[in-house]
Amino acid sequence: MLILDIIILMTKSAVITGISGQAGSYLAELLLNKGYKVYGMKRRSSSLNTQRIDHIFENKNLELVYGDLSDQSSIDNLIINTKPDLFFNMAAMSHVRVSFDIPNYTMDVTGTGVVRILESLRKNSPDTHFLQASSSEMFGGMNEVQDEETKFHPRSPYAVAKAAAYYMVVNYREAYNMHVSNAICFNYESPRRGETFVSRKITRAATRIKLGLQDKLYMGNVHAKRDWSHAKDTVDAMFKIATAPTACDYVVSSDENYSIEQFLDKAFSKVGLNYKDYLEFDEKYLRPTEVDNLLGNSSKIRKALGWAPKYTFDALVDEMIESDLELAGHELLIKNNKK
Ligand code: G4F
Repeated sequence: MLILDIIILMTKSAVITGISGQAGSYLAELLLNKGYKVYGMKRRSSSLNTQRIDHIFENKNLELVYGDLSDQSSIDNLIINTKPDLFFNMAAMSHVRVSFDIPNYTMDVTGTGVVRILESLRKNSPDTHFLQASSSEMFGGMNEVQDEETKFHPRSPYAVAKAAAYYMVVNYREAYNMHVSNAICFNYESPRRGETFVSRKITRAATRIKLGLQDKLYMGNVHAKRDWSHAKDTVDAMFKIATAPTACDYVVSSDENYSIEQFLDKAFSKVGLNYKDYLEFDEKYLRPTEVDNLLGNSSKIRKALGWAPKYTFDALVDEMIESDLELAGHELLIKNNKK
C-alpha cells in the first residue's frame, strides 16, 4: 500500500450540511484546522452564495457537493460515498419570522430533513457520529432559565420543526444505539451573520448610519431578550459534543441575556450614536407569536466536556461593529466613485 493511500485511510472525515451559512463556515475552518477532510453540502442556487467559505475554497481537504435536505437521494449519495466519521447538520430554513409564511417548507426541510439524514445514516453508515444543530427556540414560551430538563413550548413553525427533529435524534439514539446528539444552541452571531437577523441588522444599520449611507432603522419588537454567543464558540461546543465518547444532548449558551434594545444601545454607542434618534417601528417585523425571553444554563456541557465561551457579549458586538464599519466604508467608496 502506498504511503498516500495510508494517509488517506487515516484522515478523518466530516460532512457539514449548510456549509455556506454562518456556523457551517466556522465549523469548516475548525475541522480543516484539525486535519479533517470536509465534505460540504450546499444547495444549488443561480446566484453565488459561497462568500463565507471563499477563503478556504482552495483547501485540498475541502470538497463541496450539491445536495438538499428535501432530496433523499442527494443525502444518501453523500453518505454512501463518504461514510464520514462525523456528520453535522447545520442546514435549515432558519428564519423564525419567515417560517410563519412558509410553514410546509419549513417542516419539510428543518424537520423531515433530519429524518432523511438519520435514516440514511442508520442504513448506510451507522457508526458515524451525528450532531443536530437544535435551537433554543424550542423552549419558546418557557419564561424561566432554560436547561436540558426544561419543557419545550415551541412558538413558531420553525420551532415546531426543530422540536420534531430534536425528538427524532433522541429516538434514533435510544432505538438504534447510534452516536447522535443535539446541541441546543441559543442565538449565535458574528460578522458572518445574515443581514436579516436582528444582531446583524443592527450592526449594519449603526455603521451605515454613521457613514451617512442610511437614515433610519425599521424594527419590530425590541423588548424580547436573547442569550447571545459568538458563532465560533458555538461550533467549538458542537465539535466537543460530536467527538465525546458518549452521545448526549447539551444546552449551548452564554448564560447571560440582553434585550434587543440593549443590543441597539451597545451597537450604536460604539459608533457614537444614540439609537433612539434613528429607530422606527414597523409591524411587518412582528411575529404572530413571539418568544420573549431566552436565557440558557449551560452548566452541563461546561462540566461534562469542559466547554466555555471565549467571547463576551461586548467583544461580540465590538467585532461585528468593526467588521461592518469596514464594509460600510467600502460601500461609501463605491458610492463616491460613481458620482
Ligand atoms: O435575530 P432574530 O431573527 O432571531 P431569533 O428569532 O431569536 O432566531 C434565531 O435564533 C434561534 C436560536 O434561539 C435560531 F434557532 C434561529 O434559527 C435564529 O438564528 O430575532 C431575535 C429577536 C426576536 O424576538 C424578534 O422579534 O429580535 C426581534 N426583532 C425585532 N425587530 C427582530 C426585528 N428580528 C428580526 N430578524 N428583524 C427585526 O427587524
